Amino acid sequence: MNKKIALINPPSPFLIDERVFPNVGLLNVATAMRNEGYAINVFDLCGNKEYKEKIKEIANKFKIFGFSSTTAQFPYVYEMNRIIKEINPSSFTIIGGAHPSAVYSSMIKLGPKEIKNDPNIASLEESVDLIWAGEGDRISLEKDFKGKKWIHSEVVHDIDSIPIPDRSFFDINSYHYELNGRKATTIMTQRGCPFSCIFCCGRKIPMYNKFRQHSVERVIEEMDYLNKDFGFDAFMWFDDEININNKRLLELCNELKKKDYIHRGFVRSDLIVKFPELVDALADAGFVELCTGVESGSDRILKIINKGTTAEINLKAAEMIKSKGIRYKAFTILGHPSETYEDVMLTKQWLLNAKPDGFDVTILVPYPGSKIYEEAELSSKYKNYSYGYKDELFFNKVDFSKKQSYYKGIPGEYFSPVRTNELTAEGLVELRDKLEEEIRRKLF
Ligand code: B12
Ligand code: SF4
Repeated sequence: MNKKIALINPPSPFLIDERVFPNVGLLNVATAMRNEGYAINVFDLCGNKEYKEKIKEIANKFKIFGFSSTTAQFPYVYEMNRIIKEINPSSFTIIGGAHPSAVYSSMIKLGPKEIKNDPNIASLEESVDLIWAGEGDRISLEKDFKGKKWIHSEVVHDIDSIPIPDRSFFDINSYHYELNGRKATTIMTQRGCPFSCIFCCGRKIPMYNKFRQHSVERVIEEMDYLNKDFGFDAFMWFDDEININNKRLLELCNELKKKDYIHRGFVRSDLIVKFPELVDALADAGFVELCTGVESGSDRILKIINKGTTAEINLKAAEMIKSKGIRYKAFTILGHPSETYEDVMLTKQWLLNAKPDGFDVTILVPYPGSKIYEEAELSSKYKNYSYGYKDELFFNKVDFSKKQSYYKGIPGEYFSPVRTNELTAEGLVELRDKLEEEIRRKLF
C-alpha cells in the first residue's frame, strides 16, 4: 500500500461563515495516520470556492484520498470523488466522518428491503472505495481492510491514549473565532452522549453514544499546547454536553480557574438545575457563554422528542446561567413530530420569557442515524412525502449525495424538508422566519 495519502476537509458553503471552527475529527485522523507512518497531506478546502480546481490539480498526485464528511457536506464529497475517479481511475478513495457513520447506523437498523430502498446507502456504495464508519483514530490501511467496502471501527475506550490532534495540519490561524475579543479555537474534552433525543444522529452508534472523557490533565495539556504553540487562550468545547459527569467537570473547573483561559460550551439544562453548584464552578473556571439545546417551549413536544427536560427546567437553567453573569444561548427547532401552531407559539413565548443573549430557530432535518429517519415508514398520507414517522412527521428519504440538507444555514435560505399534520413545509419556513424576526426585534 502506497504510504502517501491526501486527506480532504470539504467545503460547507451552506454555512454563514465556513472558517470559524476547524474540523477536529479530521485532525485526529491525520495525526493518527502520520503516527502510523503515512505521509499525510491535508487539503483544507473549507471556504475554498475553487475546490473543484484544487481537486483536479491533485487528482493525479496521490494514490489514496480520504474525505471527512457530514451529511450536509456529502454532495461536495460525492462530486470531488467523481472528479478524482475520472482523472485517476486507479486511485483509492475513503470516506469517514458523521455521514458514513450515520448511514452505517441506519444500515444495521433497517431491514433488507428498506436497505435496498435507502438512497443514502446506495450513493455511498457507488461513490468511494472504502466507507469508514466510526472513529478513525486507529486507522492502518494495510492491517485491516483490504477488499472490504464497509468498515465499522471499534470505539477507543481510553481516549487519553489518542494523541492530541496536531493543529499544524491546518492553517489554524486563518480560522477566526473570538470569545470576548480573545482568539479562540475548538477543543473536545470528551466523546459521546448517552442521551437519546429522537432527532439527534448516532444514538445507536458507539462513536456518538459511548460516553468517554479525557482526564483533567490531558484537557489542560491540550489547552496549554494551543496556547503556547498558537496563542489561543479561549476555547469552544465541541463536547455534545459538557455536564454529563458532574464530578469530573468540577475537578476540571478547579484546575481551569488557575488559568487565564475563557470558554464556551453546551450544557444540559436538567443537570444544571440538579447540580446548582456547577454554575458557580463554571463561572469561576472562565466560562463566559453557555448554550443549551432547548429545542421547544412545549412540554408535549419535549416529551415526544425524548429530551428529558421541561420548559420550566429549561427556563430555570437559563436564569441560573445568566444570574452568574454568563452569556446564555438557546437553540430551538421547529418541525418536531406532531408539532402544531400552538407548540410553535409556546417556543416563541419561551424565548421571550427566557430572554437569552443569543438564540437559533432551525427546522428539523431527519438525518440518517436519527431515530426519526430510522423508524419512519412508507406513507401515502401526503402527496409529496413518502415517509412518515409515527404518522406525525412526514418527509422524503432524499439522496444526500444530490440534495444538500442542513438545519441551520443562511437567513432567507431556509427550507423545510418536513411537514406535520398541521404545519406544511412552507408554513414552517414562514413561521420560523417570522418568529426569528419578532424575537430579535423584541429582545435585541
Ligand atoms: C462541533 C460540531 C459542529 C461545528 C463544527 C463542525 C466541524 N467543522 O468540525 C459546527 C457548529 C460548525 C457544526 C455544524 C453542523 N453540524 Co455539527 N457537530 C459538531 C459535533 C458536536 C462535534 C464534531 C466533532 O469534532 N467531533 C469529534 C470528532 C473526534 O469526531 P468526528 O468529527 O466524527 O471524527 C471522527 C470520525 O468520524 C472519523 N473520521 C472523521 N473524518 C474522517 C475521515 C477519514 C478518511 C476517516 C477514515 C475517518 C474519519 O475519525 C474521527 C476521529 O475519531 C458533532 C457531534 C459529535 N459529538 O461529534 C456534531 C455533528 C457532526 N453535527 C451535525 C450536524 C447535523 C451539523 C450541521 C448539518 C447542522 C447545520 N448547521 O445544519 C452542520 C454541518 C456543518 C458541516 N460543515 O458539515 C451532526 C451530523 C449528522 C450527520 N449525519 O452528518 C452531528 C453528528 C450531531 C448529531 N449528533 O446529530 N457542527
Ligand atoms: S441532542 Fe444533545 S442531549 Fe440529545 S442525544 Fe444529541 S447530543 Fe445528546
